[in-house]
Amino acid sequence: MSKRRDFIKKAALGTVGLSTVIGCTDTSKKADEVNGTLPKTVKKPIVISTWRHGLAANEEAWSQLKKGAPALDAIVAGVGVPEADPNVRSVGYGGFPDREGKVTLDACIMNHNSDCGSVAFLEGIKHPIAVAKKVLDKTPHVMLVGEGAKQFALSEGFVEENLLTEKSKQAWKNWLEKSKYAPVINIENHDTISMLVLDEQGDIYGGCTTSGAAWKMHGRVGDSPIIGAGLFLDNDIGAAAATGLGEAVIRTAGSAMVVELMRQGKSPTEACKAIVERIYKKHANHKDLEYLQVGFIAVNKQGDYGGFSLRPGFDYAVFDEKNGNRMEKSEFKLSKNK
Ligand code: SD4
Repeated sequence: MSKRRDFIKKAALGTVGLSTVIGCTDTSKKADEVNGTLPKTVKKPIVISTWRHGLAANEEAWSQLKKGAPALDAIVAGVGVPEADPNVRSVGYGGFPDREGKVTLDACIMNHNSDCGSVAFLEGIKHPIAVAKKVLDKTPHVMLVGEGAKQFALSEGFVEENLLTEKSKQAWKNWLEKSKYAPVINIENHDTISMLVLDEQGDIYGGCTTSGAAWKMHGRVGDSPIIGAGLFLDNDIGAAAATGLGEAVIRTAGSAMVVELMRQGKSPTEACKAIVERIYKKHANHKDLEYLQVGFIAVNKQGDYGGFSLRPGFDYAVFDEKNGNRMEKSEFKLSKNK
């Protein structure tokens, strides 16, 4: 099926097949007014996460939602699965270290009221997303970094652990032999998990957690903990999250821009595509172009969702009542070798 038809099919699911769609009429006038559409049937809840490890994360988040857990708790539990998995090499425990051999983690979380919590450059704590939620719940701030974030985590009862596994240590030693920083597309700067949730009430939440780009400089922070770059949502409109080369996403306020384009009426896929194209254009003569990969996922208030990446290889996991938990391939702009 062509990509266009695939997209139309996805969009059509928003308005037909009502007997199989869970939910009720969207009462958010703002989104409909702005998009200039009649109210659609909301497909909810829906959980969307980046990359293949999103499947296990979705599974956990979904079961939490079904038990009646608040959406932010479902996100913390869901993305906590890859955070704890030593085989996921760009999130939490087992993540690739920086060039000094230190695993430093970034995460953020955001709720339907635009409250957010974020931690960056955090060492020794396996679940940065849970610390980010504590920042949201218990501090007057949005973001804590480095040693301060760690002290806060310890004061909240988190335990300090060594996050560098033998495998990641070995990979780092191999890298040191050449010490050339040139992220390998879809390998060394991917696997951030971002999760977007439209819950049963039709409210939108998101979270994002990563060990960031492999072999980064010590102290480097990517897009993932930055509200507006790695993650953004507006409960009137929708949510978006990014994966890929964080510097490029920060330069362009990527996720915030995807949400703004949805506000202007674009579908989630169209909005992701437009921002990927903008990022590509802005980097046309940039030194990062050779290893530039970015991808976005997005969901709107109606439960329509989509993703788009610059290069092939990006996929995301989607869980809804009708179709269960499955992987979907992102559309992309460039062929592999360009
Ligand atoms: C970063 N955006 O730190 C993150 C890495 C990533 O999917 O997304 N991986 O730049």
